[in-house]
Amino acid sequence: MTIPDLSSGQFQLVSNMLSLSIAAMFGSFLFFVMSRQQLSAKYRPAMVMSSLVVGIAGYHYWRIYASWEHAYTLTSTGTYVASGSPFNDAYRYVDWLLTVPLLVAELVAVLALPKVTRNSIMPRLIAASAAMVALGYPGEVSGEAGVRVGWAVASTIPFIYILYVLWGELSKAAAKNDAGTQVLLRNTKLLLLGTWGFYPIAYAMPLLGIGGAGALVALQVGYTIADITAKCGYGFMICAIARSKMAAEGVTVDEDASVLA
Ligand SMILES: *C/C=C(C)/C=C/C=C(C)/C=C/C1=C(C)CCCC1(C)C
Repeated sequence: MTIPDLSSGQFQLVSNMLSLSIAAMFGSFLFFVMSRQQLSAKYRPAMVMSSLVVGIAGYHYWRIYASWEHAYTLTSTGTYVASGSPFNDAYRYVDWLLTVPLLVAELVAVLALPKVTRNSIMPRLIAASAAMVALGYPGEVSGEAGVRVGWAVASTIPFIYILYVLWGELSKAAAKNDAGTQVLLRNTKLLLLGTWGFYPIAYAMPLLGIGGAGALVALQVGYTIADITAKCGYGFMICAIARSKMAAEGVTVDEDASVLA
């Protein structure tokens, strides 16, 4: 990957967004760990997975932040130039390889689907998640527009498949739930489409002819916003669905006893 010169504002914008993401991931991690105790046993696995997602992503953002700081040096004119040390974009893709299947599993867990359905869709969704991320990577690290587009098209096939399956399961689940939960499930569909749909848009930034520096900044800021909403925001949504379903089921958790549970 080429490392274009950046103005101080551009460099700081990316640094600040990466730092915000570290804070959001670790803050959400604590919240999800503590919320788990407020949920009935059936919904706890979903919160454990939410915690794993933001914990893994928080660690990777820590690494990305360090890599970003090392990739640049400040010159006496106030411009940031390549230091010679590479900026490692692979952290994002390794992160997605782990967190995308967990996000899918999180949703499947909170929907509490029948075991047969779960066993039939999970392997397919995990395979599709891995394919989507693996096919996107060669395009991400290529400087050639044609190569970038080619891998994006390949990656979009499993991407659409995942969204299609999850959309279908969310719609089916909505039909079986009370009105309050239905609203949450509908919002989750929109959140899924809006946040996951943001990744290919950020990926396309270098193709828009906005210049090396602008494209790099837009891509990093875009992925960071998408990650915060798709991991933290989504986790909060999953927690809200679990609570709404518990309320509809008339289940409560004894708050004192649950601390040790
Ligand atoms: C927490 C991380 C998440 C939810 C990552 C999601 C990533 C995607 C939906 C990426 C999709 C891509 C395409 C559909 C085509 C271009 C290449 C990708 C990998 C950016």
